[in-house]
Amino acid sequence: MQAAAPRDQTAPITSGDPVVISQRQDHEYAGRMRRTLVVVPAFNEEAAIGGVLQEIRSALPHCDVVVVDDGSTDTTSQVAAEHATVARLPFNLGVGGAMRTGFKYAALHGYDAVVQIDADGQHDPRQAAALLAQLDVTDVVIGSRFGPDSDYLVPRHRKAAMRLLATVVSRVAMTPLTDATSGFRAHSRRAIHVFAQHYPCEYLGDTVESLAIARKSGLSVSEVSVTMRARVTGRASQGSVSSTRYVARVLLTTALGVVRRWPVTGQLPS
Ligand SMILES: Nc1nc2c(ncn2[C@@H]2O[C@H](COP(=O)(O)OP(=O)(O)OP(=O)(O)O)[C@@H](O)[C@H]2O)c(=O)[nH]1
Ligand SMILES: [Mg+2]
Repeated sequence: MQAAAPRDQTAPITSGDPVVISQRQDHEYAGRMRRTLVVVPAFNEEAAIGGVLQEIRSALPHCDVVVVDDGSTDTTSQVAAEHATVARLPFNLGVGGAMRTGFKYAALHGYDAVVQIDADGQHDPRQAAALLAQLDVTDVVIGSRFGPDSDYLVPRHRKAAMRLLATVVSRVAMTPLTDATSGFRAHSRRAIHVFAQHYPCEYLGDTVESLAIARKSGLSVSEVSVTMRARVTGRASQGSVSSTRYVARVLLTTALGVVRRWPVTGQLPS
């Protein structure tokens, strides 16, 4: 068999990235300098989770991986347990509840960084290295699906809602953001400390409202371009009617999130 040409070991991840380093360097960087935990929220993902975890293992060999099974009714936990540590929630909390469990696990075990990779196969684990590298600059790094080379296609109504949310959140976070709803993110130790205590459970709260919490807690936020893949199986979690309701709701909670206090116990790590 011909030796695999390690094209994606050396190629820049995407040409629009602020940080363009080879993936190999990124992994060594992330592995040696930071103890990193990959948190994979999963809800009824038995068909996709095995392949996703294998990809994570090969792309991020120095990272630990925890799957938070969000009350699945299928064999997600059993499949995941063959590849990773599994935290099983007794009932369904939503992506934010699963992620908060992951942040709590990371805080308890002293991890320096958390990267969220979804269980549906849409996030390419090879691109996580660019997010982790950018943690040198900010506490929260969002993988934006709307970077310069983006070919991410979404229905028009959904794109309009995503634009609106990005505009609002750019003001809230006081930094220009193109994608406030991406769940492909990396978090610093400081962000782990805050999000282990405050991380919204509701749809869109985990992505949008969390950035109001970040701002109020003194966390900095930035973006790195990523590409988004089609989900391995299943379909989008929300239809257009319920999405509209959730957009209205999250605009309200984000506004409230900016005016209320988010007290955290314990010193924010430096
Ligand atoms: N839909 C859904 N996903 C959950 C839940 N809890 C955890 N997840 C996981 O969270 C990740 C993101 O969920 P998705 O439904 O794909 O949400 P999304 O990627 O924002 O939206 P889509 O464009 O619909 O894929 C997946 O890995 C899910 O398995 C839940 O209660 N509902
Ligand atoms: Mg998805």
